[in-house]
Amino acid sequence: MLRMAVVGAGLMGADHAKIVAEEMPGAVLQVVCDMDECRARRVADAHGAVDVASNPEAVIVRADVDAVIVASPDFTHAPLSLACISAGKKVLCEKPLSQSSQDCLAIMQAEQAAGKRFVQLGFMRRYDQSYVEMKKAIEDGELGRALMMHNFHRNVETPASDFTGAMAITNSAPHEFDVVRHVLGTEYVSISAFQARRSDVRVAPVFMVLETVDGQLVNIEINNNASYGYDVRAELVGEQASIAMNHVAYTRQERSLGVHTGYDVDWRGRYFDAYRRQNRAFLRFIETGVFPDIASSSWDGYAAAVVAEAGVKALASGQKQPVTMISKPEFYA
Ligand code: ISE
Repeated sequence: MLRMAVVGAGLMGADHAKIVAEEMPGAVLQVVCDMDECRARRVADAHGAVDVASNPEAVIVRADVDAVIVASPDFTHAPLSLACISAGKKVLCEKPLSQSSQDCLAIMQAEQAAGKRFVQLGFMRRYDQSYVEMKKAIEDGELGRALMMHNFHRNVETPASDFTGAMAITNSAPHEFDVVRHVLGTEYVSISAFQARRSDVRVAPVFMVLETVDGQLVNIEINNNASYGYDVRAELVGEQASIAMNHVAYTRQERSLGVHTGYDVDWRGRYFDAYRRQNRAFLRFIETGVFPDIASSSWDGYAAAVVAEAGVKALASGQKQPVTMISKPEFYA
């Protein structure tokens, strides 16, 4: 059995602990680690973990830990991923790898120096069936050449009280930054960003327009205070046809002279299957050493960070910003 440590016992850490314990055959939940050891204990007891800890660096090097899932606060992702690389442990790191493209480059350099891949990044949308079908449709030539992709990403309310418009770009939009370039098989060359004005003090929607190296247009709406539900939509427009995501709901209710279809409260429900597909791919990565063919890597973490950095500048300046990346190392081909 592969002994997994989950670092971080918050919303995502608890979800990953549950997935490891219940839906990753061949893995055992060895350690749940959190700075708040009581919180770690609650998650560990809920999912039958072997042990509890509060020092992530110490957990990473433990002889009874074979691999790590990092679901601690964003600022810890880069240093803990580096610690996993130096300990020779595969790591599934929740997004973002880092909000700093320089940090991402350091992780890429560490992997290349080690001579093999260690980091699988948690852009789980790649495993969502809707994006899988979109990517297949464009690759099978069913749409003609890809022209545009429209994207909505709506949360019920901001995940933190100190959320800002810039965080809509650095925290929420990286999912679209990554999955759109994955589906289209392209990179971005520019980004423009705008923000609406609400009548209240809540963070208003941010609207972005990106151009790709292949002359395609991508628009992304991030509305972190949509109120009505967790709602992600996408439509890929080709020269001959388009393909759009259907609303994902297993049931609808016919009542009171109407029809009601529910929304999820957040991403854990909407991407229930995607997280499980992603985590099982991580298990195969650990077992075989072969990087999963649709998973995101440190390179993809770098690409998302570069776009987000340019997007924050575009929002602050009101000017279109270039997206400038290093050439993709062969190591990540
Ligand atoms: C959150 O951090 C996530 O990663 C969710 O998938 C995303 O929908 C949400 O907007 C982010 O805040």
